[in-house]
Amino acid sequence: MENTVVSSWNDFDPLKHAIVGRADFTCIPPAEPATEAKIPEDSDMRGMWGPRPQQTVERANVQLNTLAALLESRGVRVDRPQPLQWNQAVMTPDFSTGSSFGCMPPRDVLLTVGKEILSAPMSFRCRFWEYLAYHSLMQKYFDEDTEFRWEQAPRPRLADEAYKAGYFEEITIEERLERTANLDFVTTEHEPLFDAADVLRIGKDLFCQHGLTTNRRGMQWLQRHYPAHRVHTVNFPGDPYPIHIDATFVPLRPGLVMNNPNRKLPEKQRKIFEANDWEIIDAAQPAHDSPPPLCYSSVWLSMNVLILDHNTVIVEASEVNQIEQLDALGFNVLPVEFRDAYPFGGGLHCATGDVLREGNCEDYFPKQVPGTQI
Ligand code: DAV
Repeated sequence: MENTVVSSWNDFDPLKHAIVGRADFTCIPPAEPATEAKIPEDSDMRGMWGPRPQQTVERANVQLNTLAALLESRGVRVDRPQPLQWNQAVMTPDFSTGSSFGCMPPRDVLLTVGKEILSAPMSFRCRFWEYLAYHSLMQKYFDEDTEFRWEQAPRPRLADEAYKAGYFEEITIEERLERTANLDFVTTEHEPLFDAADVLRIGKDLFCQHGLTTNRRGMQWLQRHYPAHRVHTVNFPGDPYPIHIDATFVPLRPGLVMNNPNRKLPEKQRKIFEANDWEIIDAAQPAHDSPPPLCYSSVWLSMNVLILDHNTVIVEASEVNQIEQLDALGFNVLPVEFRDAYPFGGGLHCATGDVLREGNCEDYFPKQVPGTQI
């Protein structure tokens, strides 16, 4: 096999090499300051924790393997992480929690920007060690690509100061929406925090969702770490649980992005897209009324698609409305069944990580709008 080359600047240029997650040993983590805010009050997961039922793990792995095989059949090289025994307790000088989470969603942890793959701090305590599942892949890329930059953001302490105490008192959805609109999230600004899946890469510009998992200091850290990039802060007031940008704001190809119609990008933040002739369209309605059992994510995983190139996209097979919309936009849509994998950490975009896409670091937003950059 050819030596690895690491490079990716966006989510839409031709995909050549990707990581596809695994469901093995995935746990439902015990409640902790950062996760309680995410689990909706009426969720079947409240109060539950421990390894997920083996049958569901096997079903998820079948779908993850099918996705990997589909990618390979399209000429995309695929690597897989090495799962750890995620049911081990996590203990540091600052905190302890009953278990880790898993390694189904590499997108949450690994941020690929050009020739660099950066492990994000992660703001959940249960995700502190998750990057270890990718360690041997990073070592391999390091050995095979002499220009690969193997990076790690500052490890967070995640002590009590990192979270707002009492953030989870039972409150209504309306109150949650008010908090989102006021940029009042569970994390404090005690230390830089971000998850990789809050960062949307569009060439020279990085759009970061300010939400439950990413704070302003995290974005400041990213701006200093990527001085040649422009880091913009975005937020989506209609989302009661704003975690990760990839079921909310999803670029499809240069000049076109789809936005969750329930989580609209605010007027002021749309200006940079308008000024550069980017079109923002509403994503199609999800085909399902509710997520599958024991799932953290919303029904909007419908728009969590994986783009293979400017004309080809993988979409969950039952998401008929999303398929129809992308088809009408001229995409060749490849359907793949994936709902059994959703509870393990998200959709098709979540479950993958970029190693190599063709293309360079383009400037898609030459007309900058004052006030959006962090
Ligand atoms: O809509 O629940 C899911 C994103 C998972 N990485 C949502 C966001």
